[in-house]
Amino acid sequence: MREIVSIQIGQCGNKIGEKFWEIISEEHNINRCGHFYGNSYLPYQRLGVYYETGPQEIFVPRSILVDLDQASLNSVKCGLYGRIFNPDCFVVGRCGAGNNWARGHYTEGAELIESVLDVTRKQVECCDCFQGFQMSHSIGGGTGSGMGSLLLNKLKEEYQDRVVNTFSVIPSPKVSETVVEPYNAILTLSEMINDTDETVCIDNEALYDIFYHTLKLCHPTLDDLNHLIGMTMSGITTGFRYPGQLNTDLRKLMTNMCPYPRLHFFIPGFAPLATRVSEAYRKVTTSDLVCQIFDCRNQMAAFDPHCGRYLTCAAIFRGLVSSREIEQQLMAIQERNADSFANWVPNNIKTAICDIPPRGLKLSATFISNTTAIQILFRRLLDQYQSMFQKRAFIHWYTGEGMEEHEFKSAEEGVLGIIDEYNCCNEQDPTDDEICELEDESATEEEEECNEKC
Ligand SMILES: Nc1nc2c(ncn2[C@@H]2O[C@H](COP(=O)(O)OP(=O)(O)O)[C@@H](O)[C@H]2O)c(=O)[nH]1
Ligand SMILES: [Mg+2]
Repeated sequence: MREIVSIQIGQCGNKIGEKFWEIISEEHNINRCGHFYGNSYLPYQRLGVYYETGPQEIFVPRSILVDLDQASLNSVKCGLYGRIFNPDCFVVGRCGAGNNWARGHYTEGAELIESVLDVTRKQVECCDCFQGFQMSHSIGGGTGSGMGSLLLNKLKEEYQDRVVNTFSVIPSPKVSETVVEPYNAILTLSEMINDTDETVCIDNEALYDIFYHTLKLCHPTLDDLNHLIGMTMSGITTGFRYPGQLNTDLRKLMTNMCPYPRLHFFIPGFAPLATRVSEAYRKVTTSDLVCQIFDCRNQMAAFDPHCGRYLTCAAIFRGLVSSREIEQQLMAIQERNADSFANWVPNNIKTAICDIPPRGLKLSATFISNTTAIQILFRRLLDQYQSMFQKRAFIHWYTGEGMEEHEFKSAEEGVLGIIDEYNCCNEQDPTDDEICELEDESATEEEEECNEKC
């Protein structure tokens, strides 16, 4: 079995991690005490990827839960599946990070990092064939961002040949707690360019819009957002958890999705999204799913993907769907929107089908894309960051924790660099027709030159 070690860090990281474990435990017939129930083999077959087998056949999430204050960990412990986690895997600090990246990275977080690494080493040692890490965190606060990126540094150092995957929640002023979130986000992003192998960017701004506009919920709660995030994480990890062919582990996902190692930031999408009222009136079909996953209203980044090009995509369909219908429709979408796909990557879309639908749905589809449009998301954060940094606003909170001003500058340069790299990939290769035209033009120029000489 190729095992994954999950790490959830900070308030948001623990909330979405908790949802993920709740959803996959229900899917895999694991009850709240960790016992497997029922007699179907498929949910049981690959339990070892995410669960450790404890005494008396109980299944324990291979998860480390970290926070600099007690609150979020206490809430996980008191939650539906709170008892399923190993108490030794909770690592808690003395006082929070106060939404300050520097407190997570240099002071409070740095004090706790060795304890986290100790627990991590123990978890990895128990694996037969450890494949890599899956971290869930937000990049707008202090713990998940500052301490999260410190931990990513350490993991990269100690487990160089293993894959590091993150589910990273991107801040939005629409769901924000503090004004300094863009600082925390850019500081973390710049570290993740080198320290993660695949990062799924979950943009709170887009999630809020999904609930407000598509699902017609005027005041979505964080719990609403987290449920959708949990469903999406479950969708993306389907290939790891059930037998199948495509993207069956973290490394295969990386190989398929990343044309260059630094360009590893993905945008997820989920279907079906429908209001509870409309759900009752209309049956979801395979073709609805295909249309929805390419609809920008279903994607969890607040930008129109048509503003860039898809380099690579992966779609996971779940339930009894027709593979022929899916292939035909995807082909049609690619033909109709040829310019939205990088033409130098053949077969940009990879699809997988898993017969088992998520709980509560008959059919579903999860989508992840590596698109050059992601630079719009990075730009949005950078604009908010620069407008404060030009005036050196709020910097004293960071320098007070030992941070140097030049670190802000180099983080900004790092993110500008990745924007540039995505921009370069936006260029299409000339098509055969264009090459012919170019050759014709140069031929006539040559002829003219020759005529002149004559
Ligand atoms: N989607 C989602 N976002 C959250 C949640 N909790 C906090 N956030 C966002 O995460 C950022 C704050 O990070 P938080 O996780 O509270 O800080 P930390 O505990 O210091 O890592 C802000 O942008 C919040 O909007 C949550 O439960 N769900
Ligand atoms: Mg918070």
